[in-house]
Amino acid sequence: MPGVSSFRNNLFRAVLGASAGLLAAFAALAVAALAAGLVRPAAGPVTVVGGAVIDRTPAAVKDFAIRTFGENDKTALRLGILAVLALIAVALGVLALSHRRAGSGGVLLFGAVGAAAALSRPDSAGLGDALPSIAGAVAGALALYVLASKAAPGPVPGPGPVPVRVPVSAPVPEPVPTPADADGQDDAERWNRRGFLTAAGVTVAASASAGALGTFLSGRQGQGAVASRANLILPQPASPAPAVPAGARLKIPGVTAFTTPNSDFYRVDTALTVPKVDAGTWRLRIHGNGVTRPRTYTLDQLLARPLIERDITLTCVSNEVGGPYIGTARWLGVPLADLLEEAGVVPPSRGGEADQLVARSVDGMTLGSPVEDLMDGRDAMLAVGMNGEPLPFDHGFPVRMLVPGLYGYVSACKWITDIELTTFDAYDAYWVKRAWARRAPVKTQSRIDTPKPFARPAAGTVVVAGVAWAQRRGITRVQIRVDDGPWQDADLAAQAGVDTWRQWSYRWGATPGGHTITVRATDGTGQVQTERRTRTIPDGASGRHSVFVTVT
Ligand SMILES: Nc1nc2c(c(=O)[nH]1)N[C@H]1C(S)=C(S)[C@@H](COP(=O)(O)O)O[C@H]1N2
Ligand SMILES: [Mo]
Repeated sequence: MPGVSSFRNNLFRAVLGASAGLLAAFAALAVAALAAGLVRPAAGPVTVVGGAVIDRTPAAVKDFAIRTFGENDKTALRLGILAVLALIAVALGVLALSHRRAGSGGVLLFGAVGAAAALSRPDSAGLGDALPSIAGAVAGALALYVLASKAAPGPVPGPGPVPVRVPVSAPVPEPVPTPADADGQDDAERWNRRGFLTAAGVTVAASASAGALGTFLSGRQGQGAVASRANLILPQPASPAPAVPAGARLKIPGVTAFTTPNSDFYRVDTALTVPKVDAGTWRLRIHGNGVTRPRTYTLDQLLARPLIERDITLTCVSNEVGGPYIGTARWLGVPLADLLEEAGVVPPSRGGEADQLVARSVDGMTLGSPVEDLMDGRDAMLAVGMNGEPLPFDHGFPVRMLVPGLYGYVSACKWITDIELTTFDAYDAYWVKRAWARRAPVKTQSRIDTPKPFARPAAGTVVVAGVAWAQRRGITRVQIRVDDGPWQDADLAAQAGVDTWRQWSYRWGATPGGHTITVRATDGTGQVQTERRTRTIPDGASGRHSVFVTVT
């Protein structure tokens, strides 16, 4: 039955080719990891390709990713890249069985893609960043070539020379069996089993060792940073945070805590590997238009200045109505306006030439803030402390910017290392190049924390509670509406300040059945939170948060 035998044969080839391809991919990634460990952990191929994908992802898709995968968006991206790599590896492996050079050539091509991605990243540290991708591709191409040569050795020998008719008197030579017969035998019987398994074993062992060494080296590069953070002692603030009034923290189960613990604080950034910056070698440069006294600061120099401590609520522009990307911490930092004034910067309203401050992080991210806002008396700062400890690495150690009243993407640069004064006309920061607004003050918003959507509370008094925020303006009123009923005033918790969220609660006399509860806030300027629903792009979601519950 030739049909069955050729099916078995094809399946065998597919499995063998796929194995060769996947083994080669493993070798490539492991050698790349080793090279990245030697050069720069952030230059690993999956990291740079992921970064390049993030850079090029349209805002709508990025928004979808944040919405769907939340803070696991980066893990999802990594897994996606690995899945695509695996598929390509399988295809190249199968190809290599019949066209060895083409298979290896394909691997090299992918190395070139990785190298190009590495060099295209805003934080690219030069040609060295291409090394991990190239070294990995060369290793992968070699491994594939060797594995394929064992899996499908050499050109298939022909049937051999036609036997010469000899006189009957001479003895007839025994027919010599050919090692493999093209039309008679399966690949399964032709492959160099021992050779392939040996090559596979060597590939796995060598790759695992290279990968482990690379991981170790990458980890060691961060150790100086970890030690510098562990040894950092934060000075006392010259201007401590005003005490949070006792009445600002409601004791209602389910309400978001007034202060967000660091471990619960949302994280939104484009960094696939969190930058580990050594505080000892960290520098901050201030320069640009209208900077008459450019300067470079060390961390010790910043810490020697009078520090302020403030409770400030930080919000992400990607936070949907009712969403989780918001948190409040007690921040310790250097007033930014002081540094700007010392540098000679004058705000535009007093004739200054720069209207935009571009903050740049060690990973190349740029964020642009209005100079006017930074110098209007609000507590814009270069933060070094978060809730009593040095900034966690995830949140920007050693120094990040923080500006009350502005969404994070136009103000809160983590791992900051450079401040350039320029104009909005002259320069678009990272997200602005990707369709987000140049200027983005935080919109007045409110959120129902309890009851949760689709909860089934018992009829009677149900406590509805949550938070409302309008940084810089403060919250003066929160109202609740059940179904299409009238707006009712909620009870406001004490106000800690205009730059923090404010808790509220409402005792609802719940009647059995399905009900929709809606909240709206009024800010310190008298503006009522708009009903108009907008998407997060380009300058933050608007609309009102509703929760549907079934009262039993
Ligand atoms: N270097 C850097 N800083 C950054 C970002 C980033 O991607 N890279 N993201 C910004 C955005 S969009 C927000 S909302 C805040 C989030 O800060 P957090 O992660 O500490 O909550 O950081 C801002 N600072
Ligand atoms: Mo954000």
